[in-house]
Amino acid sequence: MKTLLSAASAALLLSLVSAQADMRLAQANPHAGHGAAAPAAAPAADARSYKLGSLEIVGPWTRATPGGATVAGGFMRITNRGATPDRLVGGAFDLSKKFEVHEMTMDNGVMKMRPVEGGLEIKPGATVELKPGSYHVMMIDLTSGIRQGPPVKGALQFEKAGKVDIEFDVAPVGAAAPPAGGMKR
Ligand SMILES: [Cu+2]
Repeated sequence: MKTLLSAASAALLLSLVSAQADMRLAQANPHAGHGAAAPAAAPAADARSYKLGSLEIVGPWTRATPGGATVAGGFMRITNRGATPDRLVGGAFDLSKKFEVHEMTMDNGVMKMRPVEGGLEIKPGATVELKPGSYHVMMIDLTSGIRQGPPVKGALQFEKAGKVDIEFDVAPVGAAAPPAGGMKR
């Protein structure tokens, strides 16, 4: 019993420590905390999906934020089943004042992120994956922390197809993959 208890408190301590480290990173650099390279995370087979014209958006998700965090990343998969390119140019998130489309670049061996100029192109027939360490949407100036629980409402804005309302499933703090069992709409 004693062993079980200490294992449990060690795990708790570990998660607290990593949450705090995450928070310090986020404060030192508003873009840190979700930049680490992570294995590709395919949305769950039962992830929610949305159609907008010939675009299909599958499995939008984000992460719960540690206390004090002011930014969060959002991830999903977007497929263009049409014959003309479109671009993801922006969007909205219920818990943030700003919403940007970001890419990661290597700059002298350092991973950095920046807004995608002109929007993220989705070519005809192509699927673009927004995932940790790669393209993502960035929710900036969070008005409250993101908590695990019900999905958070948001929207995506495309250059040609227009706007679509979506919901982001919420994974645990620091998760590299979407939460399991996202519900179908
Ligand atoms: Cu970013």
